[in-house]
Amino acid sequence: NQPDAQAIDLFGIPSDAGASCRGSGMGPEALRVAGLVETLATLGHVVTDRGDITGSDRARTPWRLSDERNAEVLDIARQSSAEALASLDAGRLPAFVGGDHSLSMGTISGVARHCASVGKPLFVLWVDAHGDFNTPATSETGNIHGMPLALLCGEPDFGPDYEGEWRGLVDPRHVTIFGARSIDRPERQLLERRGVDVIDMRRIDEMGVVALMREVLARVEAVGGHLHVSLDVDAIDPAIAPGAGTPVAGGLTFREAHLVMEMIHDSGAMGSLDVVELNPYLDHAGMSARLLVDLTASLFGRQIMPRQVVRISETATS
Ligand code: NNH
Ligand code: MN
Ligand code: MN
Ligand code: MN
Repeated sequence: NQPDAQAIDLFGIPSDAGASCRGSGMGPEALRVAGLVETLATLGHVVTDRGDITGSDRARTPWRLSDERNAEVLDIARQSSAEALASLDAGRLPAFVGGDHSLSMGTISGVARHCASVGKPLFVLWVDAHGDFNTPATSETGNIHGMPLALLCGEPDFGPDYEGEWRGLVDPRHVTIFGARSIDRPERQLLERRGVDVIDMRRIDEMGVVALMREVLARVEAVGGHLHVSLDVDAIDPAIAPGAGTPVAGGLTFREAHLVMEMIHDSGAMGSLDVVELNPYLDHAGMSARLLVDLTASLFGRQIMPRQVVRISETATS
């Protein structure tokens, strides 16, 4: 085993109840077929596939009314939160593969509860074309997958079902959205008001991945923080990742996306992970599934050529 071999708990969350269209519920199976477990094992990690977390109502047809879908989202979130907490408390790294992005309200709430109990500051890196910072009051679509970050960061307006358990566990000033290029107008206002760090595609074009990611990772490293990475397939350019329900042109290139993952790995700060919104129904012959497996491999230490891993703090020049 490599020196940084990790014990990884893999959970599938095969639900598209929070999405705008169906298909991401098939994501976990596609990622397994694309070799996710074997790939991580090849890198020297000990991976346990813990199976799927599902709602009690598994009926998939017809596409149900929104309040039934909301109930499924909450049901799944409760279980995912408990699994994330238990996995981290056991000293393992939980990795959740979706499924639509609403699953992150559960996973991150469990991560936040763990961090609070061990006194580690939590940072969230949300790699996404969108902000996912809508609330039921600002959302133009009503789809919950566009809202999980706002809920986690404590926005009101979510109603009694969402009170307490999920709301307000994350400090918005510890959140970075990376790769954004589709933010709704009221969502933008909210992001600005709460002080979320939004690294949009223009900034990435101008500054490049390396300078921007160094800043993000240095903030985490400076306080020995726990980094939760939430990777939405739609962050990547749809030309190379067509398996996305809400594609937006002008996304991360193949190498930009890998470089983000490679730098996260080298920081040693990642303690938990979501890989979400892969829609195999819309994918072209598995290309997005394979890309996500390869990006995950970069996150867990795959290198093109062996190289010395240098921590950000060691490269910082005055
Ligand atoms: N902002 C839109 C909404 O609230 C789109 C969100 N869709 C996503 N997010 N796929 O990653 O519905
Ligand atoms: Mn998303
Ligand atoms: Mn998105
Ligand atoms: Mn998405």
